[in-house]
Amino acid sequence: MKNYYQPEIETMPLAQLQALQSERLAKQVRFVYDNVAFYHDKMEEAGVKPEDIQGIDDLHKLPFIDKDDLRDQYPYGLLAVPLSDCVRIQSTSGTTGRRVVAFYTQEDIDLWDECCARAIVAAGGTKEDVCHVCYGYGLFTGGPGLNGGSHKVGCLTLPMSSGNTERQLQFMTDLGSTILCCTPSYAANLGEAVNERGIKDKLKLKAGIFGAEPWTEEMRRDIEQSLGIKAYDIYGLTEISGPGVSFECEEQAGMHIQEDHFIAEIIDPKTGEVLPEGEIGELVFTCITKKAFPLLRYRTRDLCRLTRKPCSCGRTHVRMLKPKGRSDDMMIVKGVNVWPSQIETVLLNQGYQANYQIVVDRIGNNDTIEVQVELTPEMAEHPTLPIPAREKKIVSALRSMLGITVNVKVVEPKSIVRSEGKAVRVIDKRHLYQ
Ligand code: DLL
Repeated sequence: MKNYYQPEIETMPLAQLQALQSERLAKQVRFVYDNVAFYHDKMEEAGVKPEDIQGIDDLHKLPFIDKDDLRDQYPYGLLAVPLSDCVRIQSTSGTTGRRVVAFYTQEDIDLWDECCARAIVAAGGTKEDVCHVCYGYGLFTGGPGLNGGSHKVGCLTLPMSSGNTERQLQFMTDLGSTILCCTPSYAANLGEAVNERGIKDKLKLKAGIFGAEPWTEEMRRDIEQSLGIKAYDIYGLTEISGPGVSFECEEQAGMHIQEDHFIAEIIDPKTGEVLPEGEIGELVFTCITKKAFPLLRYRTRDLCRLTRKPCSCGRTHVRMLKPKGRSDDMMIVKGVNVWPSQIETVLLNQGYQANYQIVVDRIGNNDTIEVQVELTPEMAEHPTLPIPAREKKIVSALRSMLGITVNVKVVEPKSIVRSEGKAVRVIDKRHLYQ
């Protein structure tokens, strides 16, 4: 074994892995059918009984679930164990109408830690490492996930959380951080700060584990150069546990999905038909080991491709290639999930009409987001508030809705270009999906 810690399950022959998945799936479907009224009813509606699901070849018989189901069942509708068996919640960044709260038993936390530990090991981590975690801590899964994984590997863990670049750099140099975990955009910021201060030779960093948002190969090269490290991609989502659902190995050629815990499918987002390996479509996950919040056939809206080509690292788990986009309109801005509908809600609540445009860009390594909204003819004719006061009011409501600062420009009626077909609400100049 090359690494200090790599469970044999990661290199298990495919047939054996699939047999294990089948066994776990059949058990999980029965468990969920018996314990979650929502699934029970949904399976009944689809005419599927737990005994119809004997293994992975039967997976396609189960109905899909999506974010709307999660929203409708908020907060406890999908819980499969008594609340008293849960020890933690985590939540996505979306607020009103979009909040997802995921529950964890101690066993769920253990398996999540395990997945993040595997990611750290795949990036070369051992108990000799100093793992610097500057993903956000709290409801966001980034900090707690990598923190748990780092403990499990036995690294010295620095629970830095995000922000405060000076302090990050000080700890990094004083304590000799060797593995950096954060979003790729923050890694790029840190790289810039390191070079501005001329302290690159004081760093002991060797690897970075970056995810939670799309990033390009160009960005990878920049980060690797500015910090003098190898940069690894990591993927995950709150609904399925958090980071570590998949991660890159030293090949840096797609992220191995932790198939002993999650079954991945690629479907046509329009028809729901399962697509053959290699085709681009929407990624769907089924959790076969989680207990508190075990989603079956959950539609992620992330568009990507899977490959089973053998990987030189020896892992047999399928790889997902970098997501190519989303089948909904969610954007990730400054690390936060943002839906245009949230912005629209704020604007309409303040009496504006749906004549607005959202412009997202990246200046240096920082995302910017601007909302332009037209005054209604009534507002223009009978002004009750000066424009700067209007803008301030929208900025403040958007900050409490999204948790980030948005630049707002209130413009004259009819000054935003009307489109002849679908309104173009979002202009994303970052081109993060390749
Ligand atoms: O972003 C979990 C995470 C934390 C992953 C830290 C990696 C590292 P959510 O906030 O629920 O969870 O957002 C999930 O983020 O559906 C993707 O659209 C996007 N995403 C996550 N990782 C990647 C990645 C966390 N490596 C949503 N590349 C997902 C591209 C990513 N997109």
